[in-house]
Amino acid sequence: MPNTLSPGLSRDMAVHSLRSTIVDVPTVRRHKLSNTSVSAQSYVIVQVQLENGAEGIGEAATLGGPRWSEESVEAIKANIDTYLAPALQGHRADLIEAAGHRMDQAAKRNNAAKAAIETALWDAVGKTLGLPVTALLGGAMRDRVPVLWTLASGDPVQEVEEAGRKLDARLHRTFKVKIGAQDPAADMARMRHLAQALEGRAELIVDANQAWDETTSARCLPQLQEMGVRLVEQPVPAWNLAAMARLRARPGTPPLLADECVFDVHDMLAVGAAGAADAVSLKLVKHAGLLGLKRVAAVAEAAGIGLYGGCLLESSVGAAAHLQAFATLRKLAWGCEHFGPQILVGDLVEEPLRFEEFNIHLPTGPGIGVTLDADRMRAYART
Ligand code: MUC
Ligand code: MG
Repeated sequence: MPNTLSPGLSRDMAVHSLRSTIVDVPTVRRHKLSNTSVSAQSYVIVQVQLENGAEGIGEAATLGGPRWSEESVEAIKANIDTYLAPALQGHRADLIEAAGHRMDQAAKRNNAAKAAIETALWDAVGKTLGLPVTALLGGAMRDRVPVLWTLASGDPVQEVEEAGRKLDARLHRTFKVKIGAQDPAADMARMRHLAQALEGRAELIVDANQAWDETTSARCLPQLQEMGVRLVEQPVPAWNLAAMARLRARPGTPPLLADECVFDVHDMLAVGAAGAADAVSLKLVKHAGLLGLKRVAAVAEAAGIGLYGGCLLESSVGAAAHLQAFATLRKLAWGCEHFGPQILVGDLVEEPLRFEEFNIHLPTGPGIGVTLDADRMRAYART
């Protein structure tokens, strides 16, 4: 086993304890996707304590229980407490690749759970060494990332008003619209309303969350293109890469963004080989951690597929972890969507991430750059 640290520091970096807590944080409004609708965000917060006293934190986000993917907060907590935490007891936190290997041996998939733990390890190591995680991942290429806002109330009048407020505050000027909860004709009418109301002031993308079949997509995609929609995320089910590739080859199809069809590097390779997407949405909950995220990004780059910084409505804990990884990518052509901290009634950290001039800012400071607010944790923890 490599041991480049002084013996004292190596010993001190051993994992002393690992704790998981479910929190439920209300959102400022209902958020409606094709297959679920939420008025609170549920996370599992992981706190790892090293022998040297350093604490690292990480977050596993979910959306509407085990609906967006198969992991729910209840399952995440159970699998962390029963299988993943014991596998890392006494393990050196700085041996992160080896920690991932141990976790893979202890549990199949469970990518959100593994990502939360890996994040906490990165944070603890960064805090021990006094370095931001970006420094441990090769160094930051940028200190901020353009960030969009998601419109998902389903009421176009409210959505135009909400977008207007974000534009006026210079927080967001790209909006992702969640479609697929209603019939396609109603969504096309809603999109036309939004495109006209925001013309010249904002850019639009859409996310169908797998709601359409190939025929519906073939009918609607050219309409979205005509409305000026820049990107269409996961129009068809995750398994149907062949349909994504056929749709992408049709004239009049806007660029396509792969989301639920890419969890690991093998999925990414398959999307590249099929020519099924123009860009991929990178998310810690899918890629099992920052190392996995960078691996998926590398395969995408090799296939000529653009990178988009995805989210699952994380708090500032999860968003900060994503930013550490996003900042180290050479290119992030499509910006990011980490609006999560802004949709919560209260964040989980002492100093929430900064949103300014249409960008989200990489926090400064060691580790992932944020620290938990103990009072907020107590207030939102599930009892
Ligand atoms: C998704 O599918 O992209 C991200 C933003 C949002 O509104 O939903 C999530 C999940
Ligand atoms: Mg999506």
